[in-house]
Amino acid sequence: MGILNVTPDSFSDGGAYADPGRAVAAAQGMAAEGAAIVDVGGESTRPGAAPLPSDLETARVAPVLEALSRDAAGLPASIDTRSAAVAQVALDAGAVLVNDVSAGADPGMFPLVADRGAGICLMHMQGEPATMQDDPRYGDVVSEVAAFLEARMRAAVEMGVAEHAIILDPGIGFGKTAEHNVALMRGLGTIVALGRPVLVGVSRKGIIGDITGREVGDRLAGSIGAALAAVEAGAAVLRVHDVRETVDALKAFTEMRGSGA
Ligand code: HH2
Repeated sequence: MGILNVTPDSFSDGGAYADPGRAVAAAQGMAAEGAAIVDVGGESTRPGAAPLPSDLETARVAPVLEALSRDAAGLPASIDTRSAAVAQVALDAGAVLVNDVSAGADPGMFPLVADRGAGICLMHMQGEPATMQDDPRYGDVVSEVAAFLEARMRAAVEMGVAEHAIILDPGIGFGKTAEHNVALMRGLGTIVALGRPVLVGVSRKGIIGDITGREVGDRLAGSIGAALAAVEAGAAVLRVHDVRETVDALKAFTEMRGSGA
């Protein structure tokens, strides 16, 4: 999953793709490099980010999604949003998956996804982006995150979402300390055991900076190391900024390891 932020303020690529033409070119590039899906986001959820009114978010993402469905040569798009109103416009504009970092907190989200037969990624977050990194606490982070995801999956299915349309995500960096993030990566098997494909988004994140001591623009190697660890632990989808490098690393990893991962 290639990341395409149409935000002025995302933590690593803010402002790069606000223009639909540039966004389409970037998505075409990602498709050529081996991305299976492009994740379009209009609201940054980086630590400290304030929520965005949904009309502003829609105004950012709709022209890009429309341009992608016209011109991006069949690369499916997902919409990274917590808002059912934004998701509705995005699905109308051709998106096939809703990437919801709040796991369906908007009461309109599950009915919409069910009605449209779309896919949905349910992610765990403790708190809200504005304050989630202030003092995150867990008893046992792995079992708490797994229990949350299982409960949200059950809630989605009860509202008509097809179980086979659900992806689960532990939400690396969303209300978690460095220790919590590492515990979740090491304990990913507990989330994989819930029986749905698991998405991991660790690309360029703070945890990579914590481990390597590198600034955000210099975290490619660390991000790839973490991505491979996620695949080894059973992740099925990697949400990344650097598609070409990640795909190459995966090709070499799977070929040399001989697992067909
Ligand atoms: N991380 C971000 C955004 N959306 N979605 C999922 N499913 N999993 C993630 O880990 C995840 C996500 C990070 O936030 P943002 O500030 O939007 O930055 P970027 O999109 O550049 O990663």
